[in-house]
Amino acid sequence: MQWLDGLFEQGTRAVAQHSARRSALARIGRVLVGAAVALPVLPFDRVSNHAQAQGTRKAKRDDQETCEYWRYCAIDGFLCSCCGGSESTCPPGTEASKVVWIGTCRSHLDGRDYLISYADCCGVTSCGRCLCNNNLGERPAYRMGVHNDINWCMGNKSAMYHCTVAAAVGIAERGKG
Ligand code: ABN
Repeated sequence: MQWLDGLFEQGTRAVAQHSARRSALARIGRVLVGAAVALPVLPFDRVSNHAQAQGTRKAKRDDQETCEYWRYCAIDGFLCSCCGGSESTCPPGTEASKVVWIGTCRSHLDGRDYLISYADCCGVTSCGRCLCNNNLGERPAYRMGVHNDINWCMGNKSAMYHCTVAAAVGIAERGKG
């Protein structure tokens, strides 16, 4: 009688395999197993990606031609370092604005906060390169001295704005009182 049991079993299995839901599930199962074999699940090296991103960020903090350069934390304008000047000197043919505004940026080199004097370079039309709009610690326009969206060339003979420089002028110490 065992042969009869076997025959029934085979028949039942064949019917089950050809009924729509079962065969679809079986097919999906086969695809998943096939994919797992064909595409080996390798471990991802997220640590080196992270280290690389951190390295890039750190390099930018040292690069005077990127908005991430540490002294540019509150700069709003075209970087003079992309316009023939440097991070703290105006390009030839322009003159520094008579009025400046002051920000405070933390240096990643020693962890200290520095007073940064932002001056506009005036007398030539806009440079148009390396536009940055960083606003750390900026205040609304009614406090002009700490607002950075102002053409500081207004106080010069020529009010034409060219670019902006950032010079470290002191260390910002916290009051002891
Ligand atoms: N201080 C940079 C700047 C110049 C002109 C207009 C807006 C901001």
